[in-house]
Amino acid sequence: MNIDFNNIFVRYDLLVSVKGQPSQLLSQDQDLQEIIDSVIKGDSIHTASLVKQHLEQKDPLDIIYKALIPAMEYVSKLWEENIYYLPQTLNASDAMQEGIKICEEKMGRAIEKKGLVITHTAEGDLHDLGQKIVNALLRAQGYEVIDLGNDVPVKVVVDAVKKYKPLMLTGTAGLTLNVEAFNRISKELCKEGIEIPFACGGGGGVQVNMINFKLGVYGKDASLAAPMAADAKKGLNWEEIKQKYTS
Ligand code: B12
Repeated sequence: MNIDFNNIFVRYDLLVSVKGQPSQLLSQDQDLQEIIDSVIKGDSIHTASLVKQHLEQKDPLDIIYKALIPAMEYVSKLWEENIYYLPQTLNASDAMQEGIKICEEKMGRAIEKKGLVITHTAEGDLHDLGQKIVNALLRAQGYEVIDLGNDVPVKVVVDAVKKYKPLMLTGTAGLTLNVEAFNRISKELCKEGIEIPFACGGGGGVQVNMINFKLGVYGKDASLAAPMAADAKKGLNWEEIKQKYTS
């Protein structure tokens, strides 16, 4: 029998999705395009070394706004279109953040963010992959994210919101049972008179009709987090955002 062993270690998801994708032309400048390709490939080490190399001639803001951010915006599109999966998206986000960190060090200051979002995974819940995607896509769109992690007690979430006053709060739950923690957060925030949108999502059994408490907005897909934050920044209240994304 004639067996071809050449492809036994090939990651077919990457083969299918990356083939042809990284050379998406997003810049006419060859140096910036190199950085773009490296972010889309999710290669943090190569991105860091390219950024350092090109910082010798280029303005850090050009590298951020003309290479790192457009590359990650393109990755967000690949995620929305189900071409990129979790690992590719998170790797690209890490590469973008690595590049931004180096540029910020060079500038001596952080770039201006569109606004702050606090994300967390529900008390009692370890299913944080959805939250990680939410973080990556929010950062890709220029939001500052405070990631409280997983299994976060209700009190810690409420205290963080009181302290940092974000545009929006997000919650992820894998276990249906843990949606109850979101309800408690909502009650505590309302008691304090804080009425920010609380975007909630999660796999397993989390359904739109469970996010039926005050402030709660159901998000079916992580890619909705950034547009929701943009609406919050425009001044839409949680009910208007809920109506927009669940009708
Ligand atoms: C991976 C996994 C685990 C991993 C989690 C690792 C990790 N770091 O996340 C581990 C092994 C730890 C685990 C443990 C358990 N798990 Co589990 N797990 C899964 C599994 C297979 C995949 C979940 C996942 O990550 N999906 C991928 C992510 C990206 O999807 P997502 O979180 O849903 O996020 C998407 C959307 O929901 C949305 N989204 C999410 N958050 C947000 C937020 C906002 C703002 C927006 C806009 C959108 C959004 O965007 C994402 C997509 O774009 C599911 C089954 C399944 N196929 O869903 C079971 C599942 C969730 N687990 C289940 C169970 C029962 C358990 C355990 C109790 C098992 C046990 N007996 O120990 C424990 C509980 C641990 C705990 N305390 O949390 C059940 C839950 C049942 C239920 N309805 O409650 C499921 C459904 C499996 C099943 N069919 O029974 N699990």
